[in-house]
Amino acid sequence: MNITSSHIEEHNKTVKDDHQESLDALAHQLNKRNIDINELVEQAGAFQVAIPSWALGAGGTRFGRFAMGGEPRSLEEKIEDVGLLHALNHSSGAISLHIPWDIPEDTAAVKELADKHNLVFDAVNSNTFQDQEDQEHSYKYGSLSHTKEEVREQAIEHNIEVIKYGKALGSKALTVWLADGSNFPGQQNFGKALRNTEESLHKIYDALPDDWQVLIEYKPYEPNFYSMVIPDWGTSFLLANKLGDQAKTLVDLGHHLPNTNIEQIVAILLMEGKLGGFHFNDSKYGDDDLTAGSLKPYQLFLIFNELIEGTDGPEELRNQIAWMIDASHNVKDPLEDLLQSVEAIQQAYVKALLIDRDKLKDVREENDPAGAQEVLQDAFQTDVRPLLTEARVRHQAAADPIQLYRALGVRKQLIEERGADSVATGL
Ligand code: AOS
Ligand code: ZN
Ligand code: ZN
Ligand code: ZN
Repeated sequence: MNITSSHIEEHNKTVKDDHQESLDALAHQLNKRNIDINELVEQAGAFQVAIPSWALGAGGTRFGRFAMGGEPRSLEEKIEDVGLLHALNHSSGAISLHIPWDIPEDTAAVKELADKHNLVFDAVNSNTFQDQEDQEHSYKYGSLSHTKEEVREQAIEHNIEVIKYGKALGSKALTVWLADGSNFPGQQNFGKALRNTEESLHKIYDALPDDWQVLIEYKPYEPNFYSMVIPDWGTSFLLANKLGDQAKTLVDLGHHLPNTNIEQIVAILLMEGKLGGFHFNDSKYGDDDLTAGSLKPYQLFLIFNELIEGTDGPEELRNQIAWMIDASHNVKDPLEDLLQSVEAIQQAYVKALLIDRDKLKDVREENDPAGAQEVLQDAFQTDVRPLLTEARVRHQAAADPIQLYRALGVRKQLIEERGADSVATGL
């Protein structure tokens, strides 16, 4: 399956007039607010979000899994899928791999394939939350935090091996998410488990290339339900500070207890130079891993508001953080879902760029909360979709990615190529 430039051109022609009309209306509206639409189109077009290799198939739950059909059966097919997304939206130019689910057999060939699709490799993820077939020690009771040194050593070795794969592919970061924790009171010595984790992470940190970062993910519960060794941003931040400049915190939006003020966490981490990256998704209850912006688009916008507030400009912001999605799909076509996630993230980004910063500063100085809400709402309520469409069109991508995806019958073709019951590796 290939999306060609003539597919794109044909499609873009069919929506051209409608699109131009909406774009002109938006440009006019923004002009009155002294905002140059072309500037924003450029920023939007430069924004890239990495696709997680594990979100390209159907996820399922512990109650069952329903095959999607045409799921990628290998790393190569996963790269091809992300290539399809990027061809459609020009904003998914990176892939985040999970080792051992995505072990590249021939790194040079894998890199070449990614190049062909204009993709780069974002952070590589290690996996010490499952036991692999050939593994000597079990992670049932933890990995980097384990009471037994030999288990910790094995987990450290694995992380160092992941760095090696990442290095060969041109990746610049390692993401560590630990399932370590306990299910029952008394089961674990909290202090010892954290100290062990710190020491293990130190050994991994020492193996990091100079231009790499290690991103430490936190999560309040699941799979452990009484305690997690790295339950919150404070613990991740503590570890990142102890490790050094190359260690940072990764914020997965689904890894907070209900109603946590995530945007405030983001602001503080950013201020301290410790915000390393995101796993974007949305949730109603827990780590639901639903489409970004599907439930709380305002929260996403407020996060981007803090991001822009705390950096020196859109370009610095884009370069200093790892932008990744972490999602799982039970009922949607994963590729459609990912297109929707990327679009929602871009919408939040562009809307946050629309915020009248000077005005916001003034109303804050005057302690005018109603005025502050007006400023935020002016930006948030603006329909920026024509602007994102324009960014895609200018980069020879599809005006309406999902519409074209459906019109071309991509999923049907993938099923023909790969089968109706192909299973993607990953969660
Ligand atoms: C798990 O809840 C985390 O979000 C991790 O990022 C994990 O590595 C990823 O979801 C793949 O399972
Ligand atoms: Zn995550
Ligand atoms: Zn998660
Ligand atoms: Zn999640």
